[in-house]
Amino acid sequence: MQNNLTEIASNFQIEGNILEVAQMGEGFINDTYIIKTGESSPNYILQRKNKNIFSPIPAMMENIQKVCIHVKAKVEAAGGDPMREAMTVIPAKDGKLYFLDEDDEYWAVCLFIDKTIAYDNAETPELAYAGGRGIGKFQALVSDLAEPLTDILPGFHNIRFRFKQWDEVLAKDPVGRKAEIPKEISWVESRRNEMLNFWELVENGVLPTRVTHNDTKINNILFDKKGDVLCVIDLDTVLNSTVLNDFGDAMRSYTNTGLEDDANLENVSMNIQIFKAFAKGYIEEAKSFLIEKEIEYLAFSAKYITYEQVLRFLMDYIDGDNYYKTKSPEHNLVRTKAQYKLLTSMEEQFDAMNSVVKEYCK
Ligand code: GN1
Ligand code: MG
Repeated sequence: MQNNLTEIASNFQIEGNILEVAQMGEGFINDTYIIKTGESSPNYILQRKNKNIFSPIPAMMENIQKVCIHVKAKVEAAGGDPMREAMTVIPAKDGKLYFLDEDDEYWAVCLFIDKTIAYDNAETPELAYAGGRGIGKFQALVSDLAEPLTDILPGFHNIRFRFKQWDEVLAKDPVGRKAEIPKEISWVESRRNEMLNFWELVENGVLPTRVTHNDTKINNILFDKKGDVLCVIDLDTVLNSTVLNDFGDAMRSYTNTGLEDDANLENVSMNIQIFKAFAKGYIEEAKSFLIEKEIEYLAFSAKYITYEQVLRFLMDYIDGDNYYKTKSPEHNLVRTKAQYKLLTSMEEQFDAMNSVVKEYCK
């Protein structure tokens, strides 16, 4: 594998000698490696992009490149460092933004930004505040990116599309798991209309469509050593959608007092202090472009995306675990229960969440 990885890496426009290609992180979708080169040259991130999920990969790489170039230009104009405050896609030697290997797998490389810290948990309100500013700033930077992006993930945060998949998977019940989980299925069904009513506002344009990141977990942000946000990474899912997806998904990960797949549900709840800190940072940066209706639904979006994740994990469990990488046969069910606990905690604190948004939007 090592030889093979080095060979794959050598197809890209990399400076210096490739000393080692080592596994990195535990993404659920792509395989990620770090390419280490000598001291005088930078390191790089190599990824095997999951072609079963992102399709087509060349269009996804074009999307990423459009966003990177746009952000770099604005960072530069503002006197920042475009090589550290924006991602840099490294093309293959033939100039393409990806390399297709002999097994028809797609690989892509970007520059590794050193001297940064990534967190898996928003440990303090200060960190959540910085993260909120980071996402708000990212959205502001791309708010004038007029070129449309290709929809390489049709229906990604579209709950009407998710219900279509859900209904099909339930009707098929391909591995016979449905009968074990009537309670969990009712969690999804009982909120179907509430979620569809929200999505209708996006469909009929009451909530505008903008350029959004769509995977705003805290570990997709690089912080500098002082704790300030440097750069938003993992741009695989940049799409045209509602900014509320980004706020909601961030809240799903930042505010959780437990793990996304915590087996001990007592650990899981929504931390309102973290919500408050993230919302403050986000609103400071995003206030300039958010409209009234978006503000009205900010708190709701946290419930929406957490609910969607309950549905997606449970749907994958019923489907026989085809989408997310799993560590045990029950993993998707464990994830479902933990995300549902988080959702109910948000439901209990919904009034407080709305008051926080109101306070910062005054
Ligand atoms: C996936 O691979 P990763 O961890 O960046 C997923 C997100 C989910 C997340 C759950 C393209 O993201 O939507 O929220 O897992 N990405 C895709 O942790 O499906
Ligand atoms: Mg991702």
